[in-house]
Amino acid sequence: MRTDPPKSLRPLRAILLGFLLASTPLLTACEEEARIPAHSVIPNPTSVSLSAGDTFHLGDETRITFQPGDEEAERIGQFLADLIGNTVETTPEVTGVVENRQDGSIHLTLQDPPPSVGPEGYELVVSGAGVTIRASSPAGLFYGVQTLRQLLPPVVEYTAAYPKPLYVPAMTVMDTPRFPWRGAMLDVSRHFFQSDDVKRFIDLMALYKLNRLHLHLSDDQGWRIEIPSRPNLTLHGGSTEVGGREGGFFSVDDFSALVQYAADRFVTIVPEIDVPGHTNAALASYPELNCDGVARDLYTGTSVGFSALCTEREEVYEFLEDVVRDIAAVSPGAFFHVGGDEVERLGQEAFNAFIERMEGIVESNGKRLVGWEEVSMADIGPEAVVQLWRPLWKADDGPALDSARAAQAAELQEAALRVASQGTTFILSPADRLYLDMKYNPSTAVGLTWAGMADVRTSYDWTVGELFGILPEESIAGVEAPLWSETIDHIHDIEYLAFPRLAGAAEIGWSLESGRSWEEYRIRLGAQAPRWTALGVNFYRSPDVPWVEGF
Ligand code: TNX
Repeated sequence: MRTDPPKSLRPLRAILLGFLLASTPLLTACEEEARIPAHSVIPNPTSVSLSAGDTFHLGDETRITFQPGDEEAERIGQFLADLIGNTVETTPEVTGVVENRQDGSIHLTLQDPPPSVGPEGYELVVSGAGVTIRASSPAGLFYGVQTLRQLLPPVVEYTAAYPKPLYVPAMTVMDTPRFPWRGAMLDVSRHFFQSDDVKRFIDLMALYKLNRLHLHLSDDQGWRIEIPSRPNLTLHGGSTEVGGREGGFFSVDDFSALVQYAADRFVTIVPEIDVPGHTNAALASYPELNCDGVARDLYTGTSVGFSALCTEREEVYEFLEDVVRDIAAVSPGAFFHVGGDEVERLGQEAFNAFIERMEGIVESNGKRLVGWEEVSMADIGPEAVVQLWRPLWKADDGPALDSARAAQAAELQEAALRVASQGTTFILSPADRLYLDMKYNPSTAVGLTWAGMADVRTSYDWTVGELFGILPEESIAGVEAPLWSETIDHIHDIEYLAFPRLAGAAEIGWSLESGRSWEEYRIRLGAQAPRWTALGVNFYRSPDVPWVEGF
């Protein structure tokens, strides 16, 4: 099937042509104005060089090939084949071949990757004769496939039969992520979301090369993961949610299936059990976790800070041993998030001692402790990972603070610098930029505003150096965009708050700062609209973005 792009796709050709013209020296005077991107891939790859005049066309005979015996390349090839095909007839054959013959096939290989791609990067070479993706790991191959996917016309995303002249302009892409931690967080406690919703979220994360899904599995309003040795946590503690409707929880099998689904897409699930605060659901389920031995009532409001485990009781640590052991057993990832945020009912000394003991429990189960920034006040080890969330890292950048809060912020900053000097690493989640539950503007129907409002530009248009320059670069593990669910209880709302901002978070985590500018990004972002439409994503059509209409 060797056809010219249909009329409706000619604007893309015009964009590519525009880029070629814009990059000739004759047009330097207009360069600022003519910043037309060469492609609309998000996150922006490290380098893309177009080879003018050549195009790869997919036809009925296109095959996807891999080195015989490379099971991961075969599986990733099948992922691509399923994406491209919408009937048995149009689904490319996935076959092992000893040699990459450039005979019109798409070849995935772990052999001879260019050293510069590193552990998660890839090289993608497209010519009229074929496509080759090279990487040093299956993750790299998968990311190369996601780039190829985004270079294909958006109709490729339709699963139903759809006329698809599929082609990719010839080019070479070299790409490697800036940070190893490129995350999103989903709060399944305030409102519970079923496995299918979480899987959908993982699918959308994978399109943008995000690789950590932090699941906030417990809070005052609900306990959402089955702990076989403590059944009341879910039977009782998981029975409601914000607003008082029926809650829910993941059984051990549900959770294992999620872990596998995510791993298949190179996403590591980071489970969070938030302690010692945010624990009302546990306090309601097991009376011995309370200092007075009396079970609390279930809570369906949205306040924070009022609950705390009785850290003086040994039963609390026996309980936590059970919880960490049972979750670690079904979490192959290296991390266990212990929360640690917003505890108002405990002195600093008791809090620190609790976190230090918690770190021991996590480590004895073979995991690394992750905690919200408050945990840096404790004596945590270099293996710990601290998630910064307060929008206070640049003095003139946050909301005005009263003096008590300013003092607390200064103390936390000092603590973070202290643990940084000992080797602790950081995940950056500045609430005023990356909290997906902040409203875009006053008319956003869902979401909160405590950290300010975050329109698409505010969320994207900052650099790590600008906000976190105080931290040594090597201490930054990456970025994560949390989505708290006090105000949302449906996947449509998840999508509305996450898109487009999650794509921006992915780019901040992956792309070099020298390759990022809002003016250029907004054009690539606008080009996601047909793809999201094909995928059925309920995204916010920000007026600041030139959304591409049609296909
Ligand atoms: C703060 S940031 C919280 C959550 C809320 C969220 C709402 C942090 C670690 N804790 O408990 O859900 O704000 O935006």
